[in-house]
Amino acid sequence: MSGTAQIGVTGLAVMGRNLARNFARNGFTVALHNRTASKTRALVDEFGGEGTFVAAESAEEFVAALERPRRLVIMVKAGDPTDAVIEEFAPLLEEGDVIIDGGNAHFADTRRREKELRERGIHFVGVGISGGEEGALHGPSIMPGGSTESYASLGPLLERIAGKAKDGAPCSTHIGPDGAGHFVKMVHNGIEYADMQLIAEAYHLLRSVAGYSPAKIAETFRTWNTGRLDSYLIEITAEVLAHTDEATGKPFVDVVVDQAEQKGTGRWTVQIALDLGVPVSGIAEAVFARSLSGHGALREASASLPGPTATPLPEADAARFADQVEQALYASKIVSYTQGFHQIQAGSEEYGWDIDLGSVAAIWRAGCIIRAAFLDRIREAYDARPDLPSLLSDKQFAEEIGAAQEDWRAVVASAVHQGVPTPGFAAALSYYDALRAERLPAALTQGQRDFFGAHTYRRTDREGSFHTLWGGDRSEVANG
Ligand code: NBP
Repeated sequence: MSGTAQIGVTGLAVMGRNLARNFARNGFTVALHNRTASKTRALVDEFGGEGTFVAAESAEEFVAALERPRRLVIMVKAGDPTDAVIEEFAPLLEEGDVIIDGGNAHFADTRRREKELRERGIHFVGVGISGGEEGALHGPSIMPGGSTESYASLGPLLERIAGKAKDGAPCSTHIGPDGAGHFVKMVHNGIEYADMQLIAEAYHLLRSVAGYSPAKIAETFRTWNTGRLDSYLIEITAEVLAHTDEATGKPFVDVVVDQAEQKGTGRWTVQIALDLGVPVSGIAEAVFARSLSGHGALREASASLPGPTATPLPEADAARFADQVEQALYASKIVSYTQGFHQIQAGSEEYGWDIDLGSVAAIWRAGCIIRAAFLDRIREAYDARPDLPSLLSDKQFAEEIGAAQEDWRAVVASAVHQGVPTPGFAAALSYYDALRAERLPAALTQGQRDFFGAHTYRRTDREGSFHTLWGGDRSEVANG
């Protein structure tokens, strides 16, 4: 017998609870379940008036409450708990039912689970959800993988609860088969790391080189947020910088320990990029900057190393410098999105996902942490040319980065001279220059490899592979 709930959510911590409420507020009947039943009861007691909920204490009751084909969302801690919950529910399901994992799973786990459940006749949809707890309640950006058939059943519900872009389009689209959704969510988080690092570097430069106070930097970010850098992260940065610590009366940013964590998806993005051979240097620098910040003892032991101390510019030059930092930030941001989309493109090719990059940019326009006006431009670029080799091949982005480069170089040079670390800005600029270079020193690298390991090399003037007899008369032999 089938029940009346169009969707069920099991795992009612912050994310599951808010997602369940979002479904209910949008008119869906929602079945609820949690390992610890008191959380299910608490949700109904507190928010039962927001819509129609069917509370279930046991797995059997939960499954029985769902209409067929059943759609069951798992929102538990990623990893072993997800496997445990799948094993609890899968035996109770029937062919054609859909299990949805909305947790932050590694896409390789999603691929494995999808395959195992497909063999049992059950659809498994790994869904990337971004926007934190607020997003889950008010409209997240949703990145579902899985079969086309499962999206036909699930998509309309997801599109209803998703964030909406300014043009009204829902921020949910079928990304591609099996782990494609979780892969794209992973890269989203990697780009988020890079965006945050670049903003932090801009702050550091404005503070140390322009000599601005946190309040003045907040003002600067607010102004930037009305232009091409308009984004959620710039907006909240201004809020954080404008905040004064109640206990000390100091700027909040000055009382927070300057050590950040790096775990989960940022690290995965870099690990997978290495596997795919995609240079995501901006994301990698952001992950490493967080690791470095966390090495307190190492930093303390190194604090007396020689180097310049930044001297703030005279006030008359500070405003001009701030404008240059805006250019550097924008140019570096273009590079980190270029790298992130390259990684999605490479993943799509590797796993046969056929991901539409324009649609990915479109569903990141609202609901998620990296939402930004800029994403509309990326969508337009890919819509105009789906086979764009790189974002930097888009005429408009190329022109913009070209126009920014002089200031970008000046900012990186100032940072180097003044001893302010800017790994994100500098890595982005190096990536840009490496792409532009007519000849790279990789030719020398190949020569070295041939010297010590007979790894062979290709020549610029003829086909084939060659080896030089370095230990002998240095003559060259063709290697096939
Ligand atoms: P948590 O990640 O803190 O997980 C808590 C939930 O997992 C509770 O419902 C708990 O049940 C359940 N659970 C655990 Br732990 N082990 C279980 C097991 N063996 N069997 C059954 N249930 C189990 O919750 P969250 O912060 O709401 O996040 C949920 C998922 O969403 C995670 O994968 C997270 O990475 C992802 N996510 C979070 C955010 C965010 O901003 N927080 C954003 C995007 C995605 P209990 O109540 O009985 O202990």
